[in-house]
Amino acid sequence: MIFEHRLAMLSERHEELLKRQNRAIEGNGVYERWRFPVLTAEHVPLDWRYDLNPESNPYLMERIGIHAVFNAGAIKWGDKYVVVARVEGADRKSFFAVAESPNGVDNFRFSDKPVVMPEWGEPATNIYDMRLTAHEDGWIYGIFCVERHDPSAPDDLSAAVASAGVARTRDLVNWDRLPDMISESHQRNVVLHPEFVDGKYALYTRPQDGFIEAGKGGGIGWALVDSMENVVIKDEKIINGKNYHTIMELKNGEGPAPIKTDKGWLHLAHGVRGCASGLRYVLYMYMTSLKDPSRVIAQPAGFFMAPEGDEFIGDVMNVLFSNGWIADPDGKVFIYYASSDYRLHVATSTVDRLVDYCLHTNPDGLRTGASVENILKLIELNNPS
Ligand code: BGC
Ligand code: BMA
Repeated sequence: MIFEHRLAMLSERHEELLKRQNRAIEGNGVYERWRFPVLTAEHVPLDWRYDLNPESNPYLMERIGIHAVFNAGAIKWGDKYVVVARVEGADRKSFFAVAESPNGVDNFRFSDKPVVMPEWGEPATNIYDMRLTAHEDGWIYGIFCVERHDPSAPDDLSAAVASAGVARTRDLVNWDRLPDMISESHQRNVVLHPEFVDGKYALYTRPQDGFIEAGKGGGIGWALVDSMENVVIKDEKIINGKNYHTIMELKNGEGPAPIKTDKGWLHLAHGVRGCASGLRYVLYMYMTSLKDPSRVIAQPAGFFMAPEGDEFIGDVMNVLFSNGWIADPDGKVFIYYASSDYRLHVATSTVDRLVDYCLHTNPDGLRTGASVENILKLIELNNPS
């Protein structure tokens, strides 16, 4: 009885959630947030979580707890909007799972099974935050963070080493794992540029001295490598650094692979600062030159998006993070961003609007006086005498 009753209730609720229509919320003109998250733990298929046999699970209890679905890579696949989400279990382990939607804003459904990522070297303790790049070499690359306990600190249980894992696929189902990148620094937030640059693969990197602390490292780096089959990161140059009293005082990192426009490459990234409540993660944008994608040509001051309302609340509060977006041929852009390491949302805009935002928003003046001057200029323009 309990079993049948619960199964009917769970299935009905799940189906309702998956089919729920989303709606755009008019905002600041730069982008629209959408009312409902596009993926949450509740979206994960019931047969990944429940033993559906009344004999072995008479109370129909959840046997495998799934806690959150967030930080997703994204790609247009035929006419479908596909994300490779970070799914995190109650056991804190995360893994990747593919979900697709017919319209990019709702009706996301996970595939039958999570991604089985082949191991490389010492099996990873955790993997997360995949950036997808459809490279002009014909492969789709997934670069993600691989976390292992730091072997040099056996007594410190939170000491970890972050490196960049590399895999490639042609169908988003079967992944070939390539060797992890070799770097002197901890590397998270490594992203592959979609085109060859001077005949080489170009990587956005994020060198850090420690797992959490940037130390002398930090900033978004740029490195060229000959092959993706054995990446050794040398000669990184920082193309987008940190600054005192900005949204990226502590650290920053590239989001998804940049979008090519006729005015330059559009970049979405995250900036982090410390405050009394911990680390605050917000999203910001910048543009680089078509001729030299490592040269920043525009960067609006401050954040592009920061947590709002319910987005503040989750596993790691005060965090927006994005590692996936999709630009449609008609110029529409779907930004997949996660809030507080808990759920995945979408915001929509267009290439034209995002370029306009980047090119016509004041850069950071780095001091309060400069901010007030900008407001005074605007008031003057709005009130010609
Ligand atoms: C977590 C990540 C986090 C990182 C740094 C990892 O253990 O899984 O979500 O970004 O630590 O705080
Ligand atoms: C990190 C990221 C994300 C996460 C964020 C906030 O450094 O790599 O996985 O969203 O911290 O916890």
